[in-house]
Amino acid sequence: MSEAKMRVLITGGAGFIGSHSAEVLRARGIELTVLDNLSTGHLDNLSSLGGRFRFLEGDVRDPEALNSAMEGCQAVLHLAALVSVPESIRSPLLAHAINATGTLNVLEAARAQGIKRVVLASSAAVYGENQNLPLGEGEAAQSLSPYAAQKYLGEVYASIYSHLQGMSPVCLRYFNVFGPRQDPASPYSGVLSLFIEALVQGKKATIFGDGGATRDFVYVEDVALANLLAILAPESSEPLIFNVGTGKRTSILQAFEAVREAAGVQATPAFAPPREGDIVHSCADIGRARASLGYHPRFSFSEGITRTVAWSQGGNA
Ligand code: UD2
Repeated sequence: MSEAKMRVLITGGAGFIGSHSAEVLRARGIELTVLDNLSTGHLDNLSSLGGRFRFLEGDVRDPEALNSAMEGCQAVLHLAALVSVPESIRSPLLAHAINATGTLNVLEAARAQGIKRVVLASSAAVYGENQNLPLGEGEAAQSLSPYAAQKYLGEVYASIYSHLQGMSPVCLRYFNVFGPRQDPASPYSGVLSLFIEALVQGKKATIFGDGGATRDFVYVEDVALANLLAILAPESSEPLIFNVGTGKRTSILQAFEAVREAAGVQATPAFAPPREGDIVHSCADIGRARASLGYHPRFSFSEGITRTVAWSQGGNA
C-alpha cells in the first residue's frame, strides 16, 4: 500500500506505543486519526505533532465511535488494550470486553468500511511458558492468562476475517517493549521503567529472583517502525503474524547495571523471591519479520536505555 495521501486510524494512539507510532507515521507524511479513551494515554504524548492529527475521544467497546473514527482511513493500527496481565486475571470480563470484543469491533468496523489492512498488537504472552528459544511464530501458543488468551483470540479473528472477508490483517507479537513515556506508576509496569524510575529518584530497585532471568527488550521506536512496515506491507491472502523483538537476550541483572550506568548513580539492587507465574527466559526469532517486512531493529539495548533514562531525567521523548 502506498503511503502517499494515506490516512491511518491509530486506536490507543495517545498511549506509549501509540504516540511513538503516530510520530513515525506522521514523519512519513501519513495522515492520522487517533481514537483514545484517555484512560492511560495522554494528549501530551502527542504534543510533538502540533495538532496535525484528527482526535476522537472514544472507546473500542463502542462500535459507533470506531465507525466514525475510520472514516476516510485506508488502514488501522489497533493498539488500544487493557495491557496488564494481573488486571486481566482480576477482571477477566472487563479485559475480554476491551481486548477481545474490542478487537472484534475493530475488525468488524474495518470490514464495513472496506478497510483491508488492520494491524493488531499481539503479545509474546501468547507463547506462555514455551521455552523453545528463540521463539518462532510457528511455536505452540500457550495462553496462561486471560490477557494472553484475549490477544491470541484477536489473532484467530484476524485469520477468520482474512479467510471469510478477504481482509489482510497483520498481527505483531511484541516482546518486552521499553522507552520514553512508559508509565512507571503501576507496580505491574515493565521492569525497565521501574528500575529507571527508582534509580533516577534515588530509590531502591528490586530484582525478583537472582537476576538471571532474561528478556528480549525492544526499544519503542523500533516497535513503531515495525508498525509502519506492517501497515505498508503488500496485501496477502494469508493472515500475517510476526514477532517484534530484537532476537537478543538481556538478563535482569544486566538490565539493572545498564540503567545504573546510564543514570550515573552508585546503587545496588534489593533482591526478593521470584515473582509467582513469571517465565524465566524469553527471546524472539525475528527472522520472519526481517525477511517479509524488512524489519531491522536500529536501537541497541544500551542506546535505548540511554535515551529512556535521559527522558526520565527530564529530557525530550
Ligand atoms: C511481560 C508483560 C506481560 C506479558 C508477559 C508475556 C510487561 C510489564 N509485562 O511480562 O504483560 O505480556 O511479558 O511474557 O510488559 N522484575 C524485577 N523487578 C521488578 C519488575 C520485574 O526483577 O521490579 C523481573 C520479573 O520478575 C521478570 C522480568 O523482570 O523476570 C521482566 O518483568 P516484566 O514485568 O517487565 O515483564 P514480563 O516479561 O514478566
